Amino acid sequence: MNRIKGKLVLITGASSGIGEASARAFASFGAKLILCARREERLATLEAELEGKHDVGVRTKVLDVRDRKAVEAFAAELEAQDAIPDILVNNAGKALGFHLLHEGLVEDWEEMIDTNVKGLLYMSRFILPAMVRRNSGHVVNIGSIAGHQVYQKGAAYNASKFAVKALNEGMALDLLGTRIKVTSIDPGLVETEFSQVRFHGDREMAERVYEGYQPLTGEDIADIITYVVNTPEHVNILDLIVLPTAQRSAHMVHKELTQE
Ligand code: NDP
Ligand code: 8X3
Repeated sequence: MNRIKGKLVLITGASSGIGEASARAFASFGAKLILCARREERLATLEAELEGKHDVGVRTKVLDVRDRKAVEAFAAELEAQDAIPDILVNNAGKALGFHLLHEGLVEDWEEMIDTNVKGLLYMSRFILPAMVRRNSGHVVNIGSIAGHQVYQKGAAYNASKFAVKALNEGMALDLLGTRIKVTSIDPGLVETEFSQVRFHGDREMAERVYEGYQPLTGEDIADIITYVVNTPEHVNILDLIVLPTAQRSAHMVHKELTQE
C-alpha cells in the first residue's frame, strides 16, 4: 500500500548521499518534494531529474540549516503558501575531523554542533507548529550508531548524535497526544560523501573507510525511511539502528583486506 503518494516531503541535505537518495525514493512513491541544501546546482540537477522521471512537483531551496532567521523565514513562507510539509526529514549533518578530544579543531566542533544539533532544532521548531495545528505529520530525524556508542576520535560528533537521540525522544514525548509521528533512523557506515567531508576532502582517507566490506548505500537508508513513513497511522517506529551486515557495533567491522 502506498500511503506516501501526494504527501509533501521536506528533506534537508538533499544535495548528496542519504538525502539525495531519499528524494529519489519519495519521488518514486509519488510524493511532492521540497529539497533543501546549500549547493544550488546539485539541487537544480536533482529537481530536473525527478520532474523528468516522475509526475511530481519538486521545489528546491538553498537553505543553510544553521541560519536560524533563514529557516524561520522559509517556514513562514511555506505556511503562507499553505505548503505545510506532511513529512520533515531532518537529514542535513556531518562529521568533521577525526582527532583525540585534546587535539580537536574547535572550528570543526562549532560547525558540527551548529548543523547537527542546532540546525535540527531550528527546522523542527519552525516547521512543527503548523503540523501541530493540523494534527498530522511525521518527523524523521537522521541520527547515527554514533549516537548510541562512543568511539575514539569521534567525541564531538558522538556528542552531536547523542543530542539527536535525545531530541528525537524529547520531540516524541512533547508531541504525545498528537497524531504526529517521530522517528530516528540511526545508520552505521553508509558510503556517501560523509567521509570526504569528515576528512576535509582527503579522498584516500575517505575511501579507506569503506574498503574490505560492503557498506550501506544512501539508497538502503532511503528504502528504510520510506518504509517507516509508509506504516499505518497507528504505527510509529521511534528509533531504528541500521548497520551493514559486516558491522556489529560502532567499533567492530569485519574487513577482508587483500595483502599488497
Ligand atoms: P553527505 O555528506 O553525502 O550529505 C550531507 C548533506 O547535508 C548534503 O546534502 C549537504 O549539502 C547537507 N548539509 C551539510 N551542511 C548543511 C547545512 N549547514 N545546511 C544544509 N544542508 C547541509 O552525507 P550523508 O548523506 O551520509 O549524511 C546525511 C546524514 O546522515 C547526516 O546527518 C549524517 O550525520 C548521517 N549519517 C551518515 C552516516 C554515514 O556513514 N554516511 C551514518 C550515520 C548517520 P550541502 O553541502 O549542499 O549543504
Ligand atoms: C556515521 C557513522 O560510524 O562514521 O554517523 O560515526 S560513523
